[in-house]
Amino acid sequence: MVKRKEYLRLRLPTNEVSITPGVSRLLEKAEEEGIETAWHRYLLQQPQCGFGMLGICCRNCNMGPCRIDPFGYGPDRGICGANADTIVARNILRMIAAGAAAHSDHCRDIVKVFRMVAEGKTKYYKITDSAKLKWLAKAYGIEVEGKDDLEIAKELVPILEAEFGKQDEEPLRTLTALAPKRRIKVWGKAGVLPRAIDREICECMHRTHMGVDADYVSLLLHGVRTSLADGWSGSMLATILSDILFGTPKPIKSTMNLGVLKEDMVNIIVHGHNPVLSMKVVEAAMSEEMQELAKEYGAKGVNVAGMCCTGNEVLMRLGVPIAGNMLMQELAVITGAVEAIVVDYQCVMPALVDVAGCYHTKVITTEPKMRIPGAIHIEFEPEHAEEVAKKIVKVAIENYPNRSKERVYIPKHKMEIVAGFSVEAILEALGGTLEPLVNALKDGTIKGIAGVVGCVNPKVKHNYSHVTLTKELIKNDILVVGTGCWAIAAGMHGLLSPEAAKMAGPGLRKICEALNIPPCLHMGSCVDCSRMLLAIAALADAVGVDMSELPVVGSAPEWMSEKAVSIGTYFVASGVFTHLGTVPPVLGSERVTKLLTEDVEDVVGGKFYVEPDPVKAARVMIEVIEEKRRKLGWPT
Ligand code: SF4
Ligand code: MSK
Repeated sequence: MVKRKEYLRLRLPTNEVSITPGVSRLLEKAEEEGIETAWHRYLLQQPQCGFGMLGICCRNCNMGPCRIDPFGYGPDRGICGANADTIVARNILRMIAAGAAAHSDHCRDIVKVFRMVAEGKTKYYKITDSAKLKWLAKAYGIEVEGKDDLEIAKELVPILEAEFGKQDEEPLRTLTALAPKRRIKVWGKAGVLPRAIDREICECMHRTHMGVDADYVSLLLHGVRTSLADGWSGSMLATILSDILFGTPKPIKSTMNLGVLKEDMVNIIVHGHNPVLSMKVVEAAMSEEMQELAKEYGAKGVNVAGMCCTGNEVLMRLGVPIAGNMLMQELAVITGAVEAIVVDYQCVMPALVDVAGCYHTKVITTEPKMRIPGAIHIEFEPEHAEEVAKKIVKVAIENYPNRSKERVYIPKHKMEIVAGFSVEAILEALGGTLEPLVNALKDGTIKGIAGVVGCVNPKVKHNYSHVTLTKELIKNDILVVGTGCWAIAAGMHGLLSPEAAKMAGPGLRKICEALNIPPCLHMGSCVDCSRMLLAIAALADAVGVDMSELPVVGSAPEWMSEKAVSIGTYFVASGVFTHLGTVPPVLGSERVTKLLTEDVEDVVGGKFYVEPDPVKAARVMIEVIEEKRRKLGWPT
């Protein structure tokens, strides 16, 4: 047992924790300066609780906490009688509920801004993509002819709001409007069509309360239903409405890794997930007024860099460079060159405040639902978006003179990337129709498509599985599309540039070179996994098959968040064979494990597959693709 005061004497094998250039040197700097990071805290947590890892502890009521003895010598059920199957399934259901809630509440915040635009109550946001607004309205059956954008937006608002809280038994309108008919039939037959986002999440909490649902099958099927409410409505609308308000992404060049920070400029990092504030912070920072103010404080100007998915949002639409993915948030502060890290919500470590306290960096929280003790809180209000954004940028600029120049170390590493591959952008690159992609798939020029997503996790070597798995897939002519922290890992390792086509197999390389696109397409942030659903749906319709029949696979090689559990589940529920590279807490129940990795396939056409080794995982994913191709009668 390591005593806390002795803890900082623990040394990480800094060269082994990550494959990403710059990380190990910053970890050494952290240790030299007596600063702890997530990797150090991970060491301190060893050995992690075996009951927790197996998913067999329950504290859903105060007769507990209870745990099941996995070796069969101790209790095989909790005080109420819940067995391992029930406890594991309930715990997973709560993870799905939390993940779906995070995505969908993010969506609710965007709907709020959309309503303000529709009602003319804000001058800071507007309808930017009118065509997408009309497309969405038509999908819901709204007549758009002869109406202006605001009229259409006003008609959309009640439909969007009803997605969260309607009380009837009808399936969600976004799902029925946008999912392929064949898929809706599959979900109808399985009894998992979601009715309202908040309702399904609420029902997860009800079912998992002490003494309610004890049937692991019924619990997990409700998990499927809740994840579908996330993927095909909550996340999907967050993406679509962001596109309508801020523009649908198009291919855009930028750079990634810590080298995007600037030694002679005020550095602001935007971190979290929701673009409504970060877009305004970037605009404010780029204004002449703020650039001039920065000069008055001795800097050459203001530089904004992204972190995690807020980073992906502002990258896709404004070309803002990205400093790193989730585990790199503390490292960015450890450079000593960050004046402010501005956060909205999700994947923001509370420890940021402790690390920032060792430097001059200000951590600025902005959301009423996300406060961190010790951070400066400047509350974001969409009705005062510009003032709030300017206030935040000013705090950063005024902090520049407090930087200790002798403590600054910014790794030089950064990579050129191309991001911004929305479904529309992919279609445009293909000449406006899916036909070339369908033909390339049919004749085997491209063998299949893999959606690779998700987080980073100190349990595994940072970015190793993301990069290794991706390289294996493209080498085998599998086009990789992805989001979230995967996209940042791929970018930092050169996989998001058209030159990466050289690493692809001959077929994929030929297509990428002809279209001048990378073999790995950056599709956005975590909520933008919904873009992948729409792409697969369009492809399935173009081929004339169900989504589950396509040579398409998914993977979350280094996942950690509850949102990833929801995403993985809606991928599986949408018919996709989905690999997980870190082990989910289900092994305490053989039945639950079997259901998720085998039996669920008979119900929805997809299933989970768990394999920590990315090379082995890629091999199995390729075999699944080959098998699907054989069934379609396509050459392997
Ligand atoms: Fe224990 Fe049952 Fe209460 Fe869970 S719900 S803590 S298993 S008594
Ligand atoms: S930020 S959910 S660590 S992808 Fe979307 Fe990255 Fe995972 Fe957060």
